[in-house]
Amino acid sequence: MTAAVLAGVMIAASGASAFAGDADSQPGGENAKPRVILMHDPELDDQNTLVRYLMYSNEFDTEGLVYSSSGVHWAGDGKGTLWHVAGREYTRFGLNICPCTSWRWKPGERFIDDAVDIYAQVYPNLRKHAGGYPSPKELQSKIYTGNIEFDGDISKDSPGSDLIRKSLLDNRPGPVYLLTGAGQSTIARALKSIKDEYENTPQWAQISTKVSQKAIIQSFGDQDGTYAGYIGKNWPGIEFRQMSTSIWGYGARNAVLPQDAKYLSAEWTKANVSDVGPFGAYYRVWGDGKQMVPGDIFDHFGFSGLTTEQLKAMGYVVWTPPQAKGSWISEGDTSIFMNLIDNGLRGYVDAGYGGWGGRKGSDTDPNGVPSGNYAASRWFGTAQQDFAARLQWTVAARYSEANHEPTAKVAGQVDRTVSRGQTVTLTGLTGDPDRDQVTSSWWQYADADTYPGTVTINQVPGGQQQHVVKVRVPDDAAPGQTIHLILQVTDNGSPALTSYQRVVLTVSG
Ligand SMILES: [Ca+2]
Ligand SMILES: [Ca+2]
Ligand SMILES: [Ca+2]
Repeated sequence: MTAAVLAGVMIAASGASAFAGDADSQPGGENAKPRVILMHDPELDDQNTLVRYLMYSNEFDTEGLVYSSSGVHWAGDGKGTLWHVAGREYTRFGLNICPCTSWRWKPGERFIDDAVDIYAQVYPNLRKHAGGYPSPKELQSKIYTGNIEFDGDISKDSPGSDLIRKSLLDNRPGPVYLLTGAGQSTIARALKSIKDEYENTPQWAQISTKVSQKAIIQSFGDQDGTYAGYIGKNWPGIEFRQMSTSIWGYGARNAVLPQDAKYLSAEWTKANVSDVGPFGAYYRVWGDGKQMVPGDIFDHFGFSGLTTEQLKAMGYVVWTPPQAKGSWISEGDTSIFMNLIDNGLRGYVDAGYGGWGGRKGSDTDPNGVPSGNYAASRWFGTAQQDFAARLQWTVAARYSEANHEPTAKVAGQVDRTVSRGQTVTLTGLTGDPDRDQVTSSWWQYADADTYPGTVTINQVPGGQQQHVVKVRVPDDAAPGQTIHLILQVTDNGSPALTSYQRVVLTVSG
């Protein structure tokens, strides 16, 4: 490793994109960081997702944190107007509750404001550990209210929909990532306003093309039907990435790998999350005594020591079996932003690439079985370790008091055009800003690449802090097929942290 490279490695400790390669390999395209508008409803797991997001906010150009509605949370208009959508939870579980004036939404709800207020408390520590964290004032200025009044209502503009409309129409380069862990009504309303204004004007062809290319929706499902009902029909050119996964949600216990079950336990969660500073205290866990909306019959998570039957006798709809006090509940919507993190996996490039947020498609699990869960569960343990480290950043006033991600870089281009029969040398550059020991590996992400076979990765002696391999492009690789190779580097800090660099070889014609 040369002195210049070593310097780059050290710089990377304080600036997330200081050593991040060429611009088009970054999630923000021509922008330094991805432009992001984040939408959440007041579900306890959105609150948890928001905690995690804010700890990675140094890697995003956050344009909006938007209160949003969904089929399970809407605020009402404050005028007593009744609302009801067929098939929702208030008509299931033997219930027949609505039409209602609001649903599972506390008057004056401010969970996003609360999370940003906590961010302000830990910001002085966070910024010691990485560059690029936005100031609390800046984040506070990015909080908007979207189309929250009614489930799936796109009948009028809101501050949130105005924000999305302006971001999609402005002259800054995209993509603009519309990340929603709620419904899509705020996005749908923004798009409808654009269409209503321009559809019958000479600019329409240009504007509809621009918006369709600029917006990327990453959503956990279609939580209010506005994708099916409006966006997909009227804006078919907008890329919609379905980010729903079992791994991060209420069903995580049924989906994680056996060795990762500890990350859902009360013991691990208490030591690594709940006891760690104000964000840890804010993070929702089983039996924490909290409730998002007082009296919400679907939110029994704050109780501890009660059986399902006891909770039912109290009037609760028990839709997730009670767990030990202090253990993981859910972070269901976390997958919407995880592939945008600058961890080297470049999961943002294409929905099929995969990363900590999962992947469109199935991965072959350790038993050789194709599994949609495995595409996300394979990363869960390392992502949780990284979360634990970032929480430590919030309480560590000095850089030396916490661990930081190791460096995983590759000399030369990360996207290469190759020929059949060619031998490609890949020089991995490894290091660690804490001067931790690192271990590294090169592996083929065969599920994510389009070449159907496996390649042989041969180790080659390299210099210090180098991991060099040679890969011969197989003779049966067809033109256009890709081979994904991942350099993976793990440090021996506490908690142990992992970084990656993905190299994509594309076979030439
Ligand atoms: Ca949600
Ligand atoms: Ca380290
Ligand atoms: Ca493959």
